[in-house]
Amino acid sequence: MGKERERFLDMVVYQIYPRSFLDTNGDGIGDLNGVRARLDYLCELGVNAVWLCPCYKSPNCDNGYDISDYRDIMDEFGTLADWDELIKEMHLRGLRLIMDLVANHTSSQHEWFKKARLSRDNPYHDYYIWADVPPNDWQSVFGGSAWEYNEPTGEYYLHSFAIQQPDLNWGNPKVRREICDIVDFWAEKGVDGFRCDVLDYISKDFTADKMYNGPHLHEYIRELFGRENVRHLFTIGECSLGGRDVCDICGENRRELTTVFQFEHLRFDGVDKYLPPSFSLDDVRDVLIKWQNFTAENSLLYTLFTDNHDWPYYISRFGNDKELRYECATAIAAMFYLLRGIPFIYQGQEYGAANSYYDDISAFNDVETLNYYKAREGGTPRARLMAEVNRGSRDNSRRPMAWTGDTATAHGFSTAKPWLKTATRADEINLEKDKKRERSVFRFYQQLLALRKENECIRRGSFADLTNERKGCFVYERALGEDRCIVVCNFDKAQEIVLPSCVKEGEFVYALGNYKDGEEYSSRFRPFEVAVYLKK
Ligand code: TEU
Ligand code: CA
Repeated sequence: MGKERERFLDMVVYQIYPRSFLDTNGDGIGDLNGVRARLDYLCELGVNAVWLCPCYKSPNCDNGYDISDYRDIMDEFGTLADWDELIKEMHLRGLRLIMDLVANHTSSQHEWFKKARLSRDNPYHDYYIWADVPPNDWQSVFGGSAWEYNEPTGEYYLHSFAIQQPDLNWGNPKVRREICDIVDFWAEKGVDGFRCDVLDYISKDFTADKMYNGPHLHEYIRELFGRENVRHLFTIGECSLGGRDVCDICGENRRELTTVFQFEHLRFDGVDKYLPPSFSLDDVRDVLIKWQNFTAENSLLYTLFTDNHDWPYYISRFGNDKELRYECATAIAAMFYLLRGIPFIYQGQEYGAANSYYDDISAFNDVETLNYYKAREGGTPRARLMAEVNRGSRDNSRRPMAWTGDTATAHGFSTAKPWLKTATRADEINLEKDKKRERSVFRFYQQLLALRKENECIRRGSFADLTNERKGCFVYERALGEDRCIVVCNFDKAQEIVLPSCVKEGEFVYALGNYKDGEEYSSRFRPFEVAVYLKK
């Protein structure tokens, strides 16, 4: 892998959902000044980049993923001047800024769509995808038909997501030019990269059963990011692709993307997140091994993440977020973030945030959740439906950050009533309280990131799976030259895990762990115990 590319392995990204991060003007909604107010906190944690979820003008049907003006800031979040101030302060601290680019669809309130829907001969009509009769029975990701009737033209338009998110017609060169211009606008303002929302949806094959990965995908991406003026940017596509397609989309000499998010460790095919997962951390481990090997063989950059704003918390889905919350949060963090790739940490993970439980649908806001509820209301017994909603809702990870234990300020988030109810366990699980505990998730994250920073073998070394027993554990090695790092992770109840024979006191140091009680070199591993050893 070229040096330029390899440098991205030094990145550690913190994902911010600005609406829920910190409110500074007392309207109950997080804002850009709130992000700016916590930059020192991010440095204290040890990250060096931020992925900021959409902060552009938007009517908020899908919380900013429905953009009505790509060159301006959402009123609730502040102004372009606030944004300028934010990026300036970030760069002063060595933090890179990765913006969200939503290029598959706009808001139905975008000027383009407002004009496009007026008449068939409007110059903007061809910016979107129209049909006299739906050519297929594609379903929107958020439920219901993906085709919506438009009275004035007597046609249907395509929306892969909400009705208020019409898909752009990337087959139209003018649309591609518009998106290039938007990218250039922000690039000139100094952004360091883009996280590209559902990028695999931009090319479609209307005869296929899926809406993504159409025949022109790679050509369109090259047209967007292959240009000299933006080649230096870090570009990451949200793409549910596998194998060959991944090699093509982020292969070193393809002039497409730096890397992709792939979701196999979150969603195995056919699994519905509102229902209990049909796979375990053993399956997750095997997926990780597969991708570690695959990306190494093909010189690709990989991304390491468990959480984001679209999923309930990982520790609530796959671990034990009650008695073993600290152990789970730390073991899973070590299991993922010591692998080869670029770590992405979602806000709240660093203090062990967990899912909420609300008994009433009024405590939810997410369009996907509300659609899910409406489609089943009446048909499914209420208690069961609410259990599903609580298990799967994207609102779990979108509840305001719990900075403190102070309920008068919505746990340090806002002096006003927050736009979305705070996490139900925020009294018990908040940053302030976590930091005061002897076993603090935050301090573990700090140590973990410090370990990455200090050890090139963790950032850039090779990966080898050393797991013997295939149940409930993951043992792996990272190596670079003479340097070695061995990670032993137990995600089951207490069990014996034979340490690799090289790990002997004297030759290896115990560098990090989540049960430090004098049994650092023992092969008896407690529930969700993780131990990290470094060669002396
Ligand atoms: O998500 C794409 C996406 O497919 C998700 O909707 C995901 O599959 C789903 O939540 C899992 O059930 C991106 C954004 O991350 C998401 O927030 C947006 O709602 C969506 O695109 C539309 O822009
Ligand atoms: Ca605010």
